[in-house]
Amino acid sequence: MKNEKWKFETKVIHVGGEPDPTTGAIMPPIYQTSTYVQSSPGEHKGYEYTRSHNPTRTRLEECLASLENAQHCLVTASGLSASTLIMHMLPKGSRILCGDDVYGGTYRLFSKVFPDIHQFKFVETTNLANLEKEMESFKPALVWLETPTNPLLKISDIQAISALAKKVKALTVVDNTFMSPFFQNPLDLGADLVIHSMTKFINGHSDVVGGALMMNAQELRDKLFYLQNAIGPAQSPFDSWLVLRGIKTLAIRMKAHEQNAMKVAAYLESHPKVERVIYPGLKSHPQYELGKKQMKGSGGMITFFLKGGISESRRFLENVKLFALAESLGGVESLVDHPAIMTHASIPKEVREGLGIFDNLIRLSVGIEDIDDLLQDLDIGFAKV
Ligand code: P1T
Repeated sequence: MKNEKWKFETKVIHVGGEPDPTTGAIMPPIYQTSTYVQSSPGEHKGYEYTRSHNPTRTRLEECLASLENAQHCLVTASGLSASTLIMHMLPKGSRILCGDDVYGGTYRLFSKVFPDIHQFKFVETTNLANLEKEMESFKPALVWLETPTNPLLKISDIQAISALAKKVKALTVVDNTFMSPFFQNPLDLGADLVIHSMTKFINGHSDVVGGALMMNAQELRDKLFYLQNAIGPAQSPFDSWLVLRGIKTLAIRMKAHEQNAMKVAAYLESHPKVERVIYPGLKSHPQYELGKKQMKGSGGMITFFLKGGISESRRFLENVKLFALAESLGGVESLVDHPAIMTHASIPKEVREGLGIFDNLIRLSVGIEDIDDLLQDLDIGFAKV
């Protein structure tokens, strides 16, 4: 059951969510199997072994492809394993031009795991003229964008950058984790590949680690599928099923995250103990207009700088309670993170501080709890600073 005209809110529930044809069960079964019986060697029903294919995972891939307006989707065991597959797809010695502000684990993967295989250059991607020069001199095979970035929420122009990359025959990859397919669809803007950490908003319940790759080109899909099967980072059927369950509420969750985040951002912006707030929905955001153009909303992530340093940050982080101090983001519950010590610790201090990730920078993943309770929790944290 799939209707090309369905809106997001319908697709997210019904594509891949068809009743089980055998029993009529309204919820898809978890095909908790590693292998599949063949009637004669090589004769089977399209499924041979769960590392390669699994019907529960197939349903999730169908759903995600439709949400990103993609022809194809591959679901992987984690966001980073999806990134790893892209790196293995490139010929040895490829050049990758990567945004300078990316998730710490992505930075570590590129700068510590792959530097003997490929060449990486980390550059500022919000300045198009500068980026065009970098593309012409570095001649990348691939341009890697996170937008908005983690944790500084910088917004890069996907349409313009994809067009520049095409001119130098480079692929454009967009990590769309922070916006989810509900608020941003990079393939529609010219990107070649979209990657998600499904661990975050897509699953939304902080109980699964997973990744996804979406693309239109059959050739890209075939290369990445080959590598996924050959290397092995497939998601388990149970985890795919949990994501199928969590994703059904993605649209209403994203609206609720945004509604709360907008109020939290406004609260922070007027707070005397806050130096600066970064949120795509605030007019003070440096790429506010671009965000309005390429995103359908502002999301649930906020970054702010406390007045003070590490001791003020620690006091705030130890005293908020509803905002749980934990890595990750995108769940229904609010989380708070200290990137310099937690999620971005693998980035050398001088690089981190060069970007502006100081000890007074705090990242919020605003959940969908009652806004008054969230603001009260922040009040308690600030009172102890
Ligand atoms: O954790 P994993 O599912 O492997 O996804 C990695 C990843 C990729 N891209 C972005 C933008 C991410 O934020 C992440 C993971 N991020 C965190 C765990 C975090 O707290 O920022």
